[in-house]
Amino acid sequence: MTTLTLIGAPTDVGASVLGASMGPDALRIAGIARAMQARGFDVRDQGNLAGPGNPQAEPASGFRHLAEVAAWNRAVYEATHAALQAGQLPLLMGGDHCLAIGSISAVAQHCRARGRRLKVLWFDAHADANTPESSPSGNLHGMPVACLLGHGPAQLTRLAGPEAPPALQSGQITLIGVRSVDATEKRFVNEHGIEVYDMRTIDELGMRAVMQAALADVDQDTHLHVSFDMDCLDPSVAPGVGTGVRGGPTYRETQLCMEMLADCGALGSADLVELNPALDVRNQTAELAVDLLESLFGKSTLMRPQ
Ligand code: Z70
Ligand code: MN
Ligand code: MN
Ligand code: MN
Repeated sequence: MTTLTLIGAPTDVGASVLGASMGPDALRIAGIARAMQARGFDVRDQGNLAGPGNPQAEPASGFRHLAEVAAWNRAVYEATHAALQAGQLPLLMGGDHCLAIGSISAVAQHCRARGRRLKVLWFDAHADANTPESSPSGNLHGMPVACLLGHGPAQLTRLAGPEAPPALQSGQITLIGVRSVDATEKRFVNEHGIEVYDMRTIDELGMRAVMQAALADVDQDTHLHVSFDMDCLDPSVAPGVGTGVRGGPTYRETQLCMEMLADCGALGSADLVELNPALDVRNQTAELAVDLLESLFGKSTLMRPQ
C-alpha cells in the first residue's frame, strides 16, 4: 500500500493577496485525508511546516519577501525530499505557488539521483514565468517556473545544493490552462520553447486532445509531478483563489484532466496551491479541490468495465 504524505505549508509570502496561508486547514476540513484513504492510500498527515510570517513588505530589489520565501521553500524541499526517499507520495498543500520551487526541486533531485525521467504538468491561469528583472509585482508566486529553469536568485534556484543544476530543463514542463500572461513571460516561455496549452488551444482542440498531447511522452518509467494552481479553474466554480481570471476550464473539463492523469499511472507527487479560504464561500473551493484530487488518484464514475 502506497503511503500518501500530506505536507501543509501555510503561507502566502509569495503573493500580495493574503489568505492562501489558510489553504492546508481548509483542505483538511474538506476531508482530504478521508478521501485519500478511500482511494486506497495509507495517509499520513505530517501537519504543517513552520516558517516566517508574512511581513507584508514592499518589494526590495525586485522581490517581495525573498528571505521568507526562501525559508519556506527550504522547509518544503526537505519535507518533500524526505517523503520521496521514504518511498512515499508527497502531496503539498499550499500555500501560494512559490512553494512549488521547493517541492519540484526536491522531486528533481530525487529523480536525478535515480536516473528517472521527470515531467511536470503545471495547471494555472498564469504562466508563473517572470524573472526578477521582468516581474511587474515582485511577487514570487509569479516566478516559480523561471526559478525552476534556473532563472532566479540562488536561494531559490540552488535548493538542492550549491553545485546543483537547474531543477528542470524547458522540455520537462508543460503549462495548461494559461490565460493571463505578461508580455515578459510570453517572451520567456517562447524563448525557452516551453510547451503551453493555453485556453485558446483548449477551446480549439478540446481538453481530451490537449491532455493526450501533454501526456504523449509520459510512460511507466516517468515520474509525473502535477502542480495544480486552483486559479486554473474558472472562477465561477472556484471562487476561493487570490486572483481569479475568467475564462478557465469548467468543472467537467478539469475532472477529465484529472481522470486522464490517473489513467496514465505515472503520478509520483503533486502540489495543490493558491486555495484562498478567505475569499471562498462555504469552503466550496476546498471541497472542489478534494473532489478533483479524488479523480487524480483514481476515483472513477465510469459505468463500464475498464
Ligand atoms: C503576474 C505577476 C500571479 C497569481 C501568479 C501575476 C502573477 N504575472 N498571480 N499567480 N495568482 O505579478 O508576476
Ligand atoms: Mn500559479
Ligand atoms: Mn495562478
Ligand atoms: Mn534559460
